[in-house]
Amino acid sequence: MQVLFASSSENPGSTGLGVIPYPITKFSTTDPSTPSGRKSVPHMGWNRSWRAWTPPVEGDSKLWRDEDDYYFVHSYAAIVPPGTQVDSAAGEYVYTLGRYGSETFMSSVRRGNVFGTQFHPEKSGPAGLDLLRRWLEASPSELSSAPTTPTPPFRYTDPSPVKREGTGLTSRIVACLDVRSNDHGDLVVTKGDQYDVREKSDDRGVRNLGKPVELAQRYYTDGADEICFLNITSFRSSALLDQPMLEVVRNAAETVFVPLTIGGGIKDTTDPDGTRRSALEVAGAYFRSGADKVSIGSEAVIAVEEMLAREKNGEPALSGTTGIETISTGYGSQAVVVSIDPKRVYVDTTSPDWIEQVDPAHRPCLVIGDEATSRTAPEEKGKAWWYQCTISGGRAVRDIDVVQLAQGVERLGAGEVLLNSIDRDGTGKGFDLDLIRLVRGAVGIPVVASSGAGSAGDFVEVFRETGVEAGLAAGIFHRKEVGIDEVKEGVQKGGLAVRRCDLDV
Ligand code: 1PR
Repeated sequence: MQVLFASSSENPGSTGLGVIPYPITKFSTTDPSTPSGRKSVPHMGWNRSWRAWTPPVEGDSKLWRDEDDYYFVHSYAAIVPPGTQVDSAAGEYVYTLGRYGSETFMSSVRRGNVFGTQFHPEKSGPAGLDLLRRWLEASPSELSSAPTTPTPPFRYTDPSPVKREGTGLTSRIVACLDVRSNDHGDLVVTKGDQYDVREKSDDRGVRNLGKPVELAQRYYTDGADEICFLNITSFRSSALLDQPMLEVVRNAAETVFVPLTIGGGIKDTTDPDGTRRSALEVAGAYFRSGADKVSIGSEAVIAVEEMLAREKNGEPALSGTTGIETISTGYGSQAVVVSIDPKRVYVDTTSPDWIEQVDPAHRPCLVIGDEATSRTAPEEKGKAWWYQCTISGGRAVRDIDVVQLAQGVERLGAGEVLLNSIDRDGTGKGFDLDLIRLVRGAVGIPVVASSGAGSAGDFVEVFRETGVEAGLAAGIFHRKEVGIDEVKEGVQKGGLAVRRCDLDV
């Protein structure tokens, strides 16, 4: 959509096609309409788009849906200051509006038979598909004519009828599929607890909870806002040529019209014939197969460790060569998620100088049980702990804490954090609110809370108490203990906005 416009502050020296004579500018991270006075950029997630021109433009009504949630992911937009009149160049174009915090922007435009959407209709579930159908089915005469009535300039109506609290984004519910080969060589969705995915019975086989593409389709139908596939054994071998996850993504993308994230093995690799593949090439193969974001785990830890070491030596922090940097430069920061696998490290608080046991570098990451949330179990009261990062699916610990890692990956260019907890994974005890609050407060990019969900109430709690943008679960969905719609209903009753979708449109 943005190339249709006159210019963009993303690339000040270049002009756009000028089909829509209006400038593109970047969202602000400070925002008086949110409780914290800040908002995450990119604007990522489901938000409203509505027809707002007054008076109505004849003939255009059936080309747009009145008002619906669509999937947005962008940092720049055609921002329209409130109350301004946008002269639509002699009535030659019309637009719909969206709102991100206190900023209102054009969410889609039409000029003749040229349409542009700031959101992704192909990733916006049934509402997006319906919009595409309306445009494809419009007659040439409906499209060739400029919307000549009424006489410009159009003034957009007050967006308050659709105003939601805060940023306007819905609280996203993400379904996660941990994928690996079982002992018979079949690719299965598995799920364990605290990262142990083998049965507790004597044979210790890999738990098989279903087929990846079939489960993804079920979650799409059930209303998941996003689906995440994690190749959890990618640390063993991840040659691009024999990467079965490419086919999983390709098949899922044919019928699942919400954003797909793929994680595991996004790193520099070597094919069996010796061909070297950069992380950027690996990510590119996934994007071309239908993934919208890639998620980087172990390599992100190594990249931040190296960045901090360079900084300590007085060298420039950014090398420009890490996967996070090359992929975010090539595809945009919104396409790069970093998946963090932290573990609690308890500190013995019985001696008066107990704080000395904690490396000063990790003290900003320290949580003391007394100050913790209502969720802190009675046995945790009085204890203290910090969160240490791991690699290779929790198999190795590193001397880096979760705040250092989250802030480090943001500096490298990551657009989102997927925050797991090895302690809570698969336990159903609820999200680790202390951990999530810590990370949410440390970065300006969106955070997906993961691990430990056992009920709809856990989602309400994590959204309300930490302000995260998304909540993810695996086990409760796979075992059909709690449905996605049940979670959404609970979150809605808890006073938060969610996308409810009607697959019959
Ligand atoms: O290091 O870049 O190759 O990525 C590997 C990826 O695989 C990482 O994102 C890492 O989190 C993931 N992973 C590795 N081993 C495991 C394992 O379980 N043995 N799974 C694993 C991580 C955590 C979540 C899980 C939530 C929600 N699984 O994905 O879905 O904890 O679970 P719940 O709702 O049932 O509590 P790299």
